[in-house]
Amino acid sequence: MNMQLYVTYGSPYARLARIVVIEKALEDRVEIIEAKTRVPGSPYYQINPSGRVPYLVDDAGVGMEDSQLICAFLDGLDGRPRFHNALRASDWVYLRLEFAARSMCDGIAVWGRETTRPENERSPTTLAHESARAQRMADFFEDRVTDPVIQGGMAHLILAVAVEMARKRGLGDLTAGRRRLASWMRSISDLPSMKRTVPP
Ligand SMILES: N[C@@H](CCC(=O)N[C@@H](CS)C(=O)NCC(=O)O)C(=O)O
Repeated sequence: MNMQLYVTYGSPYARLARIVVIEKALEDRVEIIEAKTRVPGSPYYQINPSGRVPYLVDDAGVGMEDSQLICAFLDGLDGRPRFHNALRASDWVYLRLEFAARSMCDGIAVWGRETTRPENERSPTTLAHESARAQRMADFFEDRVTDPVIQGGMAHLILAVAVEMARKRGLGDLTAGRRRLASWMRSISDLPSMKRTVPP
């Protein structure tokens, strides 16, 4: 039995799982299924009661949610995790950056969600708050993105997905005026797994 990965194509968290599927050459083993989220009574709630994506049903039929767990699970299937190696699991210098990237991504996801509401339901306060947070976090990573410790782990995928989501959802180009972030983004955006998972 194949595994099933439930996604929406605009979700940055689902995109991380899709990237790991491609990077780990798991496309033959993982079927990607588009879920209907945020709809009252969606049939997807019978599969994942939280209604969130990503959600992975493994080959034994066991389901799990959250990109962090799913990416680690998929990365470890071959016994040779590339993005979650044992050294990184206790490398606080690395982990600090990974969780900062996640925090940045969370804020941009809040912004994105806000912009999908009808205009009269959007909160200008929330949008301004998230916009300011994104700028501060972009400054933070402008100083750290070339740090060798961040290369090759989940942190750099999360950061790249966050920066691309900001661009796509109208929060602006977080690499503008940030030379190191801009040049790093240019190279990571060229990865086939990034190109093949660009949000619609
Ligand atoms: N911490 C979770 C966040 C997942 C999440 O918030 N997914 C959003 C899409 S970006 C979702 O499924 N929203 C649908 C809903 O809230 O009902 C992860 O890393 O997977």
